[in-house]
Formats: sequence, structure tokens, C-alpha cells
Amino acid sequence: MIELRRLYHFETHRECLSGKTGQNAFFRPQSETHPDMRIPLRLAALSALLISSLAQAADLIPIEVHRDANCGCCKKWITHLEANGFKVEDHVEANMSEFKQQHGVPPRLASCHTGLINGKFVEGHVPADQVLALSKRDDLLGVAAPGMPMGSPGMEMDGMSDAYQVIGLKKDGTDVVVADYPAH
Ligand SMILES: [Cu+2]
Repeated sequence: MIELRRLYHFETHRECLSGKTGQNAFFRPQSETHPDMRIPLRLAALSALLISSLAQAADLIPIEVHRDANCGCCKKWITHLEANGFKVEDHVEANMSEFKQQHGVPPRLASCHTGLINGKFVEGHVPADQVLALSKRDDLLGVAAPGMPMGSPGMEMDGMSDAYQVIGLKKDGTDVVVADYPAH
């Protein structure tokens, strides 16, 4: 069953990358949640709302996100950034692989969307704290979570997760692991 889901996951995201459809059918709607869980969920939603309005009161960090028009997981990542103190300028691109090439994202590090912050790239489903950490790394041209790791921000799927790494691209063209996330 898990293998089937993984297969489905990759099929879905192949379409996400080619821009045919962005339907993220694997996100379970809240209506399926057990009734007893609804009140805690509402409280959680309320505190998330409070936290995001507090974040708005503070200085928001501007970031550009460039994505394919129909990419559902890209939008989920934008939501993750917005919930963590970023102000996202969302750009739809006709040709993401050309865009990545123009902004120095090597094909080996490629994912779906590409963020741009202070002249550096943020490729794929990189957690918000690693986007913040990038600002302190003058040796890096950008960071990436290559591919579409399940369980990374915007790629949540029924609690399943892949182990993945955030890779930094150094100015000399080599890669360095900046964060390691185990499967759980
Ligand atoms: Cu994605």
C-alpha cells in the first residue's frame, strides 16, 4: 500500500513538474478527521492565525517564489513560508527549467519551484528556518532540497516522510550538506 502511494506520489509530481495539473489529491480533507479531533484542530487553527498576525506585525522577510502555474505543492510551500514570517511575491513562469538555468540552479539540485532571496536561490521544499540560515552564509549561492522529498514543508502526506538533506551550493561550484532530516 505504501509503495502504491509512493508511486502515486511520483506520478502526481511528474505532472506538477511538467505543468499539466496541480491537483494535490493526496492531502486528506479535514472532513475525514475524527469528530473528537475537531475542537483541538480549531484551536490549532486559531493559534496559527494568531501567530501569523503576530508575524505580520513584525517585519516580514521578502522572498520571490517562481513556479509553474499548476503546481499545487509549490503553493503549499508558499503557505509554509507565509506562516513563518515571510512575505512571498508569487511569480508564475512559462518555463521553469529555463528559469532555473538562468538563476544558476544546477540540474542535480533541481526541484519544482525556485525562490529568490537577496540574490540567492532557494530550490524546492526547503524548510523556512533553512531559508533564514542562508542569509548568514556568504559562502553559498543558494540552497536546495532536491527532488520532492515526502514530509518536507509543502509535501506532507499522511505522516509519511523520506529522509532528505538541504544542500548548499558553494561559490566554488561544490555542494555542501547544510541540514539533514531523517525519515520518521
Ligand atoms: Cu514540489
